[in-house]
Formats: sequence, structure tokens, C-alpha cells
Amino acid sequence: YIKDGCSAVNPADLNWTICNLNPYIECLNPDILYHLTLDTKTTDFPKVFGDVRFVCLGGTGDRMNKFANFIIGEIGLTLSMAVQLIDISAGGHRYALYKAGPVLCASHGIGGPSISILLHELIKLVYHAKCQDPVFFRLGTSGGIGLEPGTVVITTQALDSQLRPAYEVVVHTKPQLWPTTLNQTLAKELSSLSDPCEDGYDTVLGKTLSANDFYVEQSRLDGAFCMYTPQKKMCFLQQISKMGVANMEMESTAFAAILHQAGIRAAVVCVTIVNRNDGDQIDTPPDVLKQFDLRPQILVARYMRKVLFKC
Ligand code: R2B
Ligand code: URA
Repeated sequence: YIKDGCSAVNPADLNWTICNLNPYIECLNPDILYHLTLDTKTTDFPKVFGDVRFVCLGGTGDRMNKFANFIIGEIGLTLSMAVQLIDISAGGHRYALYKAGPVLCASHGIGGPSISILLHELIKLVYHAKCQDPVFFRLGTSGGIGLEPGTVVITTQALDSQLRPAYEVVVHTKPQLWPTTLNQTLAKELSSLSDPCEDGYDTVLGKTLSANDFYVEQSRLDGAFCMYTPQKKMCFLQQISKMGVANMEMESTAFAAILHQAGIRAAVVCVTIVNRNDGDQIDTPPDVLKQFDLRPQILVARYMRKVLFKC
């Protein structure tokens, strides 16, 4: 694990607590974070994770490994610390987890169920570690609505496939709707750190439609099934665009709702890899996609530098 010296706790944050926390966690001795292959008996959470200020999630382990390496340079951790970068959760073969000083980087897989399991365990991790007021980010890819591929979208509101600002959780057969409220101050602060002239691409604020499927629920014409016409697809894109939807992906409702439930500040920053008004297939060349992957990372790194070093 990488340790660093730049994570002094602001005394004003010391009263910060996680909201709505399961009261039965206290009875778990040890608490086993099964999918992360961590438990409170064999790992001293406050010692290992207590300095975490930012928790960053992205779809794949490879992307989060690259992000962890990138952030080491961005926040000035030393190389000797960097060589110790390891996948803490490799043994579980489910999620990858890297710690780069005050930045925890995890892969979340695809869709609400996958990110939900990870978030339960990460929220318990920051709780056991006594992290003070951590900020969570999702750095992802998405399909843009009328946007040039490569545009970065900062989500203002996450909508489900029924266009509700909610994430549905079924408890004992009864559906509950958890609000997908995201921190607007954080979204605006991230937006203020973009510079279209210097960056060479746009960064916009907009609503994000979070679907439970890549194909039919995102109104694609290239899935194994298609029960609508190309005209109906375009009508749907127009309808959501009029509502202020800028992009579509598959995790933002779960991410926003679960972190809102916990009272943890969170932001979703996704690059668009296709303009859905022009097509459905992802035919952007792999080297261009790699460049696009960096864009949310660059923005979030700017935010972290600002918080850590006030610059
Ligand atoms: C974006 O990309 C993935 C699907 O290809 C999914 O995880 C998402 O939200
Ligand atoms: N991820 C999605 O969920 N949809 C897209 O169109 C692109 C990436």
C-alpha cells in the first residue's frame, strides 16, 4: 500500500459521519468485505485506509490501474511509494482495488448490481477506516446525445430508464425509490476546472440516463433484439435530449442513490465514446478510446490537486 504525507485532516470535518448506516455492523466481529477480500480482523483499517480522501470508481481493473498510476504523478507521490502499487482485492477476482496515497481506486464492473455491491463494501471500508468526509467519483464512458465523441459530461442528475430521478431497490418484494441526488456544488466546481480552449474538447453539465442494458434500454438498433423502428429510436433520443439528457450509461443511478443515502459527496464524470444521433456501434479506434479514457481522469485530478494543495 502507498502511504503519503499530504492528508492532514481538517478539524472542521471531524464531526462528519456516514448517514443511515446499518446498526448491525457493530455486531460483526470481524466484518468481512467479501468481494474486496478484506476483513476487519486481519487488516487495521484506520492504519491502512484512514488517510483516504477520494474514492474513484471506473468500469475496468485495467483503467483503474492506469488511473492509480496517473494519479501518483498528478499528486506528486514519490516513485518508491509508487512501486508498491498492488491490486488489494486481486484474490477475489471480482473487483480491482488500488491505493495511491489518499486516493482509493476501484473497478465496478458493468451495471447497477455490480456497482451496488462494491459501494456497500467501500462505504463500510471508509467507515471502519474512520476516513473523514471522503468524496466519491465515478469516471466512466457513455453514449452522448448530440455531442461530439470525446466530450466530457458531468452529471447533474441521474435518471433511470423510466426517466425517474431514482434508483429502485426491492426490499421484501416492495420497491423503494431512492433519490439519485448528486452534489451540485461539486459538479459545478468540477465544471469550473475544465478549459475547452486549452483542453481541446468540451466538458458539459447534463442529465445522465442510466440504463439496465446497453442495447434495448438504450434504444440501440444493433442488439440481438430490436422491437422498435429507427424513427422510434430517434424520437426517444429527441425526447430525452429535450429533458436535458446529455448521455447514457449504466451505473449513475445506483452510484448517486447509494452515496446520497450515505450522505457522501459524489460526482459522475463520463466521456462520450459515440454520438448516438449518428449511430450505435462503437467504432472509435482503440487508441482514440484510450485518449478519451484519460479525460475524466484529468478533470478529477485537477479537483484533487485543488483540494490537497489549494492550487
Ligand atoms: C459504460 O460502459 C459500459 C458498457 O459498455 C457500462 O459500464 C457503462 O456505464
Ligand atoms: N456505455 C454505455 O452504457 N452506453 C454507450 O453508448 C457507451 C458506453
